[in-house]
Amino acid sequence: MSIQKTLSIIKPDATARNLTGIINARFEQAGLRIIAQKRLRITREQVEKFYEIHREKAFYESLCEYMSSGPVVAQVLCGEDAVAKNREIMGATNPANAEVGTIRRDFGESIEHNAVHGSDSLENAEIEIRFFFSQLEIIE
Ligand code: IDP
Ligand code: MG
Repeated sequence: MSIQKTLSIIKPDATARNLTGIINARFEQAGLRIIAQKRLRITREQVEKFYEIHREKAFYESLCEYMSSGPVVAQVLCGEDAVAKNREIMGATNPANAEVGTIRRDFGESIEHNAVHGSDSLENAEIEIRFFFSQLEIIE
């Protein structure tokens, strides 16, 4: 157990439905702190780079189109075991398979429009945080 930082993104389907506050409350209720946050529009180029690992997947084109289709809220969450804890709060990729009470189960619309992104490892968390935030923007 250790204090970690992880990257979270509230995706376009969730910002469109005005769910930023209720999703943030889920993180805070679970003991994670939002130590940096900004609303932005990710360009197509940026999202292609962010999801580079999925380039060969059938859903890559559609995923990139969707993630650049509207505003997102990028945030750094901090707390005990933040990477795994956030994945737990988010739930499984497909909302239909996500545990009751998780963000994706409660707010996800489909396997693609699944409300939130969360880093999947400590190593990727560091890379993804750097993708969106400078050191000066992260206030612990
Ligand atoms: P994760 O977000 O739970 O880590 P990944 O496998 O890393 O899931 O996929 C990244 C994102 O790509 C998902 O959150 C979802 O938006 C989208 N995605 C994943 N699998 C599919 C699929 O089979 N069809 C359409 N979109 C998908
Ligand atoms: Mg992933």
